[in-house]
Amino acid sequence: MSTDLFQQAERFIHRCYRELGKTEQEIDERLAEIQEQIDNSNHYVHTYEELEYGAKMAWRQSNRCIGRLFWDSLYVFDYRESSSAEEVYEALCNHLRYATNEGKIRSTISVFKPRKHAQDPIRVMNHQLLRYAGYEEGGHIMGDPASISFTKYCQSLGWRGDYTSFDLLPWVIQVDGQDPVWYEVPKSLVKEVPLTHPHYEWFSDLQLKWYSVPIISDMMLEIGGIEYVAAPFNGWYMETEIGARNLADEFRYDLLPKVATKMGLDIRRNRSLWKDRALLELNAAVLHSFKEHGVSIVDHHTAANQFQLFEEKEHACGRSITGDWTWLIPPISPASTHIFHQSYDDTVKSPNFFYQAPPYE
Ligand code: HEM
Ligand code: NRG
Repeated sequence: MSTDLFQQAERFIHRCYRELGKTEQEIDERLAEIQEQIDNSNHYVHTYEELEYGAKMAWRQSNRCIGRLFWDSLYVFDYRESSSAEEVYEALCNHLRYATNEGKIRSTISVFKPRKHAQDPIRVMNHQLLRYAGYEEGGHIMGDPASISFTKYCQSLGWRGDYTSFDLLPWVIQVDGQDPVWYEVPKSLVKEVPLTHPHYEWFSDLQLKWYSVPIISDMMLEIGGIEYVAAPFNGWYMETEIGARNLADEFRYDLLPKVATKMGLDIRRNRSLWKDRALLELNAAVLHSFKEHGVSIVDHHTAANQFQLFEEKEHACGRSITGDWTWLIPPISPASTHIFHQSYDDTVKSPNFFYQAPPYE
């Protein structure tokens, strides 16, 4: 167990320190220190520099992410000293404020205490720090169906939503496996974008909106064998995530029939391509609205070009890139990007981000 941890630490420190241009002597000294910590406690503590660079490497090696060109500009908050639910709440507020930056989104990660001796000191139960509630009653669904089970869980803790289609879920924080505590997300920190269309005036009648910043909060960040079970991170959106999936999937907001009908298309015939036409206009509305409100977003063609540059840069540095083709291709017009026409090695490298079971359910 402890030798295994040391081996993982060793692999990480070698790669990390070499990339950072450190000497073999620095590597040897640091490894001796880590060996001693592991001998004494079955655990070791990263320096801030290791944490920062390890998080950047984890992003760089996230096979499903098309946004990786910017891996080196990730901002890393070290919240390993936060111990109470209140302190974690304050840290999350700070992350949200810093990352949103009034619309000029900054790629950010907040790292809390890691798992130690198989105990999780901090867990954030939310899938994302900003997400809309979903309610199901008597066969009728309101809000985001993807949130139904987590919404029920929040209600079981005493939270009550307003029953609109866009109720922001509270943050649910668990400390040391104790009873979780929930906090309403401060409205003043949340920037949302009402959706309008560059040509269709009726689009605003749909009364749609989305939040500005996707902050994944349920994945585990693993660096050198240390498991950061609470490490929420964000970049900015690619428009298809909202326009082609969240608002369009039949098992999400399912808005294609409504949009197509407003466009005057014949939704009884597949041959009218009403789904494709509605998808395109939904995506155009998302890009247009985010731009109008000064919120960072990238279209899928630009994102694919940036990813191509990432591939070239990694190659130039002598590193091989890994990727998951099925996730990297955008959900609209995939064959119009270079990604579609090549293949990727889906080997999972460390450091990386991993799914983990939610502590509820
Ligand atoms: C997945 C774009 C930043 C890590 C994705 C996906 C997109 C994307 C489109 C696929 C999501 C889906 O289909 O649900 C971007 C863009 C960014 C960005 C445009 C702008 C800077 C980041 C950052 C990190 C990150 C900062 C971590 C530090 C990941 C991971 C996944 C992912 C781990 C896989 C998520 C999963 O398996 O559910 N990204 N990303 N990305 N991204 Fe990024
Ligand atoms: N598709 C999800 C978000 C997944 C991560 N996407 C990013 N990540 N852009 C959604 O909410 O639509 N990021 O860190 O920027």
